[in-house]
Amino acid sequence: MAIKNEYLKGVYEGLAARNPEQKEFLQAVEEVLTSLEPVVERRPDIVKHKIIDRIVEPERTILFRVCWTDDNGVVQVNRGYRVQFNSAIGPYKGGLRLHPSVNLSIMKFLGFEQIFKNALTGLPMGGGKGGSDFDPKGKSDGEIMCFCQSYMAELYRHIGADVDVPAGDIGTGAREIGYMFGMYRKIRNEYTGVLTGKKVGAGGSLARTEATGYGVCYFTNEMLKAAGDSFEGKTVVISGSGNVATYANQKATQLGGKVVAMSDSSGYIYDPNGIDYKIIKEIKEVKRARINTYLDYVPTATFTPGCSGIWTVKCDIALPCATQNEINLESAQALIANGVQYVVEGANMPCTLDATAAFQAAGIPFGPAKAANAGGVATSGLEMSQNSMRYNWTFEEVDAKLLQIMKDIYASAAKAAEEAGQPGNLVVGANVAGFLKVADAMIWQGYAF
Ligand code: NDP
Ligand code: 2IT
Repeated sequence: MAIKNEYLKGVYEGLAARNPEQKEFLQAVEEVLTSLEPVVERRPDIVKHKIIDRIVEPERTILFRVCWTDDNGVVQVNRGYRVQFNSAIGPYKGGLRLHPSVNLSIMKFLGFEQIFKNALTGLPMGGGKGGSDFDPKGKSDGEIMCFCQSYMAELYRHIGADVDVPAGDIGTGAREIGYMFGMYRKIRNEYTGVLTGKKVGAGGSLARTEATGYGVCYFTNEMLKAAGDSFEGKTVVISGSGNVATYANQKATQLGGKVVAMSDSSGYIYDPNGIDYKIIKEIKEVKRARINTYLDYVPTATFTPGCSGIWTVKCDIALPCATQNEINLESAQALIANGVQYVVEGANMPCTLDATAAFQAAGIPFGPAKAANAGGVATSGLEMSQNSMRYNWTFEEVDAKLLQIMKDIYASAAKAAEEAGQPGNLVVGANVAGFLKVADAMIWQGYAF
């Protein structure tokens, strides 16, 4: 374990003893606490107010049964979650993940990271996450609606525009948010910004769909500029082919990069001529098909089964945009051996701790998820602002605000890294900058939580 400071180590060990099975959550906490060593050493008030002991414990964890019936009339039972982790700087905010792998550890790691990510955006949003072990793959629209309505029939009592504002994540896109919003409106009889990622024209924000992927590339662009470099002529590999990956492809291509590989959980496609994001959008958003059908559009491309193979494709910029721990040490070593120049996390915690350490040891600029993928939730925050104003900004207006937010996040992470005596270490910088905002708000509010 990398944590050396006695106070931080004690908190971590207590947490690990209380939650021995929560591997992903402990991983996320270990990374943050390791970054906070210089902060705790210069801020005794953080220790005095037990900020670390408090911040690793969710304010509230909601776990519930979700019953629905499938198209054959058979009753199905899933687990629903909402982890309301920290509301020191604003209402809980964070997505809903629908994936069979969802468990309390994954919900807590995502909710924990969301606290610092949301603080980094500069907008008043606390951290939360939710979802279910429901598997949307292969389900009919009717089954998806039935599940979403049942999920909301419980969740509605815990959320609200000023309380907790969920949004999309893996398996939850515009369709699911629509079914959930419809149910909330029916139960509450109110039209409020209780969810983000709503349909444009029905309370949604322009550019929210694109925001996470665009934001990842805006952040990458800041890293490139800091190194006197640009996207121009760079080969890019993007894992995943969902919401984040698709629009990361679009923006990386617009900025002059060439995206040669993308994937889903079945394998990856390789197209040396560059993958057109519009084909991916058609396959994934419209047809909800598998990535290998790309070959029907581009017969010269290749498909290789298996998830991790994508990291053996030679590239200058790697953007993991699928899921947690998709780059382990072995994949990191393959990327490094192939001369990767920048690694930026689009997914949440896609790199294991030893993979991140390997990139850093090799001197490869590394953009951590909390900072690099914050554009999605930042634009959710802008959707909330528009809902409160009863007004809509244009695509260009939202996109310009997103760009500025990503530049500001880069600048504050770079500055905090320098102040921590680790210039260029954006992992430390993002953790410290996000943490300090929340810690100061917690100290200000006393021990209510
Ligand atoms: P989507 O559901 O739209 O897409 C997820 C993609 O990742 C799919 O291609 C999926 O493949 C692949 N994937 C999911 N789980 C696995 C797995 N266990 N192994 C391999 N591939 C997998 O989700 P998003 O694009 O919204 O989310 C991707 C990542 O970005 C997640 O980590 C999410 O938390 C994060 N994120 C999302 C934001 C957003 O605004 N949507 C904001 C910030 C971060 P398949 O279809 O085969 O399952
Ligand atoms: O991980 C994330 O930041 C998201 N899934 C987006 C959350 C949001 O509230 O828009």
